[in-house]
Amino acid sequence: RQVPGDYVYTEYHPMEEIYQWMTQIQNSNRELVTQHYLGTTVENRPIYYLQISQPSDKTKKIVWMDCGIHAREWIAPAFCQWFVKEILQNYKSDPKISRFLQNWDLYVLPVLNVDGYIYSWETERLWRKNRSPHMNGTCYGTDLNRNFNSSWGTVGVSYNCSSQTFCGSGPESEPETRAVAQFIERKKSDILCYLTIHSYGQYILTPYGYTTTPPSNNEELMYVAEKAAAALMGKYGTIYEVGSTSLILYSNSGSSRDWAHMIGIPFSYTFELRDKGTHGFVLPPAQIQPTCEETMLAVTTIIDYIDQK
Ligand code: ING
Ligand code: ZN
Repeated sequence: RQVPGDYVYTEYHPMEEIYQWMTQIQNSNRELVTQHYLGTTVENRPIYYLQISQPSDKTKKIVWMDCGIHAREWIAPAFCQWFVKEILQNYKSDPKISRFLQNWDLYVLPVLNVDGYIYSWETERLWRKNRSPHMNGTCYGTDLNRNFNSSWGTVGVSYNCSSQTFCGSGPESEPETRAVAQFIERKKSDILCYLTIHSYGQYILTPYGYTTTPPSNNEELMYVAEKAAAALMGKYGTIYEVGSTSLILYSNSGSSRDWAHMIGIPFSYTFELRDKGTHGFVLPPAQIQPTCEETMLAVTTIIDYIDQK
């Protein structure tokens, strides 16, 4: 059996169950999936990612996808898990997915901000940041999506540790940020696609957030994102807006997507999943399946384009 048959993908899961799921996924797909340790959180919990690789001698292109940078955006980890399930269930029967696995290694990080995710489950549902203590423990949390080394601390951030967008004491001041950044830096020559999954708002965001000056491959980035949004809409009619963060939303520095593009990963996107604000971060479980199904189409459209290129 390709995936643990009893895991329910149409519900949100607490961190303990996601840890168990990662172990089970690896154990029941030994030929394809390995779980790797990426680093440790502020509160000393392990961060793991899953590598989906078909055995082969050739060096493959890599897609990196992370979920759960922000604690309260529960649909994001749910999507990372859905994505893995879909790949494992379908790679033998779906020619597109089996071609992906011949050319690509997929790296999926279901929950980066582990401490924050647990805090959102146990204490404060709308918690966003990690759980680093500041000012002698009088305030907590750095916004990990303001903490990357991409024009760090310049725009759309706060230096006040009680703010939702506190950017930390310096670029990569947080262990969670460093864990991702060091890994991606090491692998960057093979990573062609960096995807970071957030909610909400229904956007596919392109670089940059820190400046309105478009990146050199902006036309192609936009073309692929439009194609992805069109594929997504084909499923349930959900409308996604496409554009650079600084132009269609507002400017922000220190994001992982900007950083990934700046270090040379050409196809770097942020997904803001459902909805438009009716439920916001507290997206009902009934919407997990349709959200994941439509997002799957967008993500595979992006990978497919780069694959054929
Ligand atoms: N949104 C992202 C954030 O880090 C973003 C992306 C940046 C949106 C700037 C709008 C403006 O804030 C979420 N939902 O985390
Ligand atoms: Zn977010």
